[in-house]
Amino acid sequence: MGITARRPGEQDDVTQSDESAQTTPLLTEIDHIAIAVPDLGDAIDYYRETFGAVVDHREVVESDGVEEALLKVAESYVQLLTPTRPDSTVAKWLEKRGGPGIHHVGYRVADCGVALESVKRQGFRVLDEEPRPGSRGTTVAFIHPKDALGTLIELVEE
Ligand code: V0V
Ligand code: CO
Repeated sequence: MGITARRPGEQDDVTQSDESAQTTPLLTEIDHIAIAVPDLGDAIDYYRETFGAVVDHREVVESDGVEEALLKVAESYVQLLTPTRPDSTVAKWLEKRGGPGIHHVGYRVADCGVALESVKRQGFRVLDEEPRPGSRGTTVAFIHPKDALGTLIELVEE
């Protein structure tokens, strides 16, 4: 029951006794839940009016073609995300889905490079070969949703 995802070409009955499996926990906390929206202002208003949530940080991340608003919830964030240009992957995602929804989950890790190497060593596809800058000065790397139970995963080192 320990298996978390399947490597390309593997059978269903593989268990975590595999030598390459990661046995010490890499994920320390949930850093953020990212919700992609067509209109950032409307989304911020919704969270403020409905839950009294306030914006903790706002940033445009040019490399990803997104603007974010981070709302703090305890030690984690809700990351409201909107595309800044039509060729942004988030623009494509919103169009395909037809509206807002959960786009990815960011998990906090102690060392993004170590976590990323572990994922790669186990044969899972990653979207960043090396850790790179994320928002608010973090270091991040993304794992392909097709190798992560259909969920786009972002490893986040603060
Ligand atoms: C696509 N797919 C997803 C998905 N996006 N599945 C789950 N969650 C998502 N967010 C599925 C899609 O339905 C297809 O499945 C398949 O993956 C390939 O999708 P595609 O539309 O052909 O591919 P692209 O070209 O849109 O690329 C999708 C990926 C891309 C995930 C490769 O979005 C990517 O590289 N993401 C990493 C960077 C990123 O997301 N940046 C924005 C946030 P079917 O239909 O073939 O079954 S930046 C951020 O959060 C920062 C900076 C931060 O927090 O600090
Ligand atoms: Co994110």
